[in-house]
Amino acid sequence: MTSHRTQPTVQEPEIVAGNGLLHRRALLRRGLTLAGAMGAGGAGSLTGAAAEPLADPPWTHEIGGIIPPYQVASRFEKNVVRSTDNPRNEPRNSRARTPHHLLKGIITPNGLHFTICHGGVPDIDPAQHKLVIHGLVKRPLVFTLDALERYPMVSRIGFVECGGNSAPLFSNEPLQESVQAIHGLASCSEWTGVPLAALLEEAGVDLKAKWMIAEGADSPRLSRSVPLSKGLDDAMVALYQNGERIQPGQGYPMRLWLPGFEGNMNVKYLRRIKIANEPQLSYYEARTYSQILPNGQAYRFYFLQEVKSFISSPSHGQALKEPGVHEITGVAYSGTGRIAKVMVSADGGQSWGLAALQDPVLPKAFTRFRMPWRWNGGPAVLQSRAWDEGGNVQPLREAFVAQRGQTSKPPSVLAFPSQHFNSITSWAVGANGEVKHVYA
Ligand SMILES: Nc1nc2c(c(=O)[nH]1)N[C@H]1C(S)=C(S)[C@@H](COP(=O)(O)O)O[C@H]1N2
Ligand SMILES: [Mo]
Repeated sequence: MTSHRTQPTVQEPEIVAGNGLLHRRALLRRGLTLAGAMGAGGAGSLTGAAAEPLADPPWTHEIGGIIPPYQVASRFEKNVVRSTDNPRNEPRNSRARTPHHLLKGIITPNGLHFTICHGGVPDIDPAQHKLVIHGLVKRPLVFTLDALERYPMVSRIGFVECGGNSAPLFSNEPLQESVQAIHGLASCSEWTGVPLAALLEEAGVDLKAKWMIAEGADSPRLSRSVPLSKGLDDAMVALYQNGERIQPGQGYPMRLWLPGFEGNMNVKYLRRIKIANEPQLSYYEARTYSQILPNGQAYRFYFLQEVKSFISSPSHGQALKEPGVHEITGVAYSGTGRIAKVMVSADGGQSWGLAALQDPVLPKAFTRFRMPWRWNGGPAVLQSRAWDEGGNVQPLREAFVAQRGQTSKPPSVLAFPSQHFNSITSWAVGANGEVKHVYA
């Protein structure tokens, strides 16, 4: 009689693409030892750990510290910070970038959310701040923060991304910069607030109107024209960020949040919404966000942040300690909706394998992807490419640059006029394990 018993053999993970990409199901397998795991002889292992009793470190002998009323990260995490820049020490362009290489998951901690403030961070007294809705409405309305607090609220997880995020990739030479410098102007939070549609309805908005002009209370009085259809769709007057009141850098005490739309339109310190028939051609519409394309046309009133992904680790500036199995991970997102799939390559785009998408996969939010990879110690070029549920795909570099142009290598990573880069990022792993930014 032949035996049909399954043999209890340890299966080798299935290879799905060139240069060692493994099937994503290997991530679920408990036996798969990733680099750095504790095991006899492996990286970071404690030799003979199993045989000897654990020695007590000092903190095991002492009473711990006092619990602070507002908790902050361990003092050993002091490198997990935003990179800030403020050219010429003027407040008008101050920025802070999210350290993606040090984060896992999809939520950006509040202290690490990227920030762009064109006039510094205002110090707004919430008791004095007001929001006005006027223009083509039946009843102009004024709201205090207290009044808004009494409306039914909604919570939703989603990203904000500056139109200028990833702009260093417009350079014709790959800048030797980190994922934080290149992609740090995108973050993802749970936002809670009042749906703007409810407030517009109460004001009796003229539904034939086409635009709403949103204005902030900071010194630039930043204002942008937003299609009224977005205001009546999923726009939110956000008051809370990851459960607590939004940070001063994010628009305290209230901001306009337009899921999936260009960062600049998400007006912070929101104080005025005017309903109008025409866009107002504000400073940011007339200048910064109207770049000229290679075909001579202006790239104007372009709102959507299109489908994109990047590998957050391993990434430029990091180093793989030894050959073996490593996890490639990053985030994917699209202003159109949910991420449908992410493919990863370890051979510079010659072959691709399907990455695992971590639940939850939410519309217009970061989606975490993971891919197991066996590094053989040789050169590799890691890339990711995302598709969204609208059928859009992240363009390859050659096609993207042909359509959107590129610039000669700029004097600094900060000096880019171009917007809305959503093509591929490539990280090259050298034989020494060091990871560098390249074009492939
Ligand atoms: N009032 C006001 N709103 C603003 C800005 C600003 O400087 N003032 N910066 C804009 C820009 S350029 C971007 S990319 C986003 C950034 O939002 P965040 O700082 O919360 O990440 O806010 C936008 N809204
Ligand atoms: Mo921005």
